[in-house]
Amino acid sequence: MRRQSPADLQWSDVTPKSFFLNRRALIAGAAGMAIAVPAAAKLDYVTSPLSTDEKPNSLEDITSYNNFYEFGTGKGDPSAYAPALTTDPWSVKVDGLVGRPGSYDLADLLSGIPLEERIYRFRCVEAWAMVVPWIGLPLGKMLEKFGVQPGAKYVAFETLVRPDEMRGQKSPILDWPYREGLRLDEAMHPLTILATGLYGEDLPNQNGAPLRLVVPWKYGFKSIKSIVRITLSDSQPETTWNMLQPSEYGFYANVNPEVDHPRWSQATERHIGAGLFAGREPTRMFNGYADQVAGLYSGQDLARDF
Ligand SMILES: Nc1nc2c(c(=O)[nH]1)N[C@H]1C(S)=C(S)[C@@H](COP(=O)(O)O)O[C@H]1N2
Ligand SMILES: [Mo]
Repeated sequence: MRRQSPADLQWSDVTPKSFFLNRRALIAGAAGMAIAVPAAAKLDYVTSPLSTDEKPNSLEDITSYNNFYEFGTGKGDPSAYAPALTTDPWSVKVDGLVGRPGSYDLADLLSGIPLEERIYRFRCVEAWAMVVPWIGLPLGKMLEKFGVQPGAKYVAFETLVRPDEMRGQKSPILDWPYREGLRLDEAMHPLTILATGLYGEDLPNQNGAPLRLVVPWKYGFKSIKSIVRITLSDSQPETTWNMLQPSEYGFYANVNPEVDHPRWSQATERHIGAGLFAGREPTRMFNGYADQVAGLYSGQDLARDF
């Protein structure tokens, strides 16, 4: 299998379109003054060193096979029904153990964080695996804006509740709002990002517009979409899947081939886009990010803290 190197990526693949267009205008202007910008240098500059070198899945795969129960339980429901969601304006309520609680406009929250610091290409896995070229920013960077108080040990997140636009919320399939949480050290890890886009565009609604979490070493359900509330707390928050089925879904949900889901093995995963007959590949410890994150769990029994 051919591996794609960062140099194969187009600038437009990893950059929000508006920024791309401005940048082109800028380069055109600069060319008039005979200043050349080497293409490779630009890419090194924008692609996070934490990115995988695996080939990203197609935009089609990423946007047509989704889980987003607010729009229904079928994999095709989010792409069919999420376009109904209004994502602008969008505000995020920040509360709990923070120095600056309040209701923040998303645009204000993102201002001051340069776009060129926001490019990540992560492998994400949940029985199936995809590689997504995200645009995002470290969650820790955002939390620092709020002023995390010394007593804070966990971060909790909630998704929007708006049944008029989220047709799945008209039935009690889950206890709305969708909730997730991380331990503070997990939240502050540089691999944990808040994504605002993918493939150089704003996030498609079905992928969690306008703001969703991405925690690449954990199973997909931790990566909560369309976030409207972030709460810092001193105790472990309740999380949607754990509340629903605690024997099957733990708080940590670290990708781990050695700890099976009670109803299925998690030793292998199916790669979306690899073709119907491609078979399965071995699941990697912490989804391949063990070097970076195993230290967060030293001394913890991962079979008990699953
Ligand atoms: N609010 C909300 N967030 C959610 C979900 C959901 O149903 N509602 N599903 C989760 C699950 S189970 C998965 S696998 C991922 C899927 O993300 P993707 O559709 O971008 O691949 O989103 C997670 N975030
Ligand atoms: Mo999932």
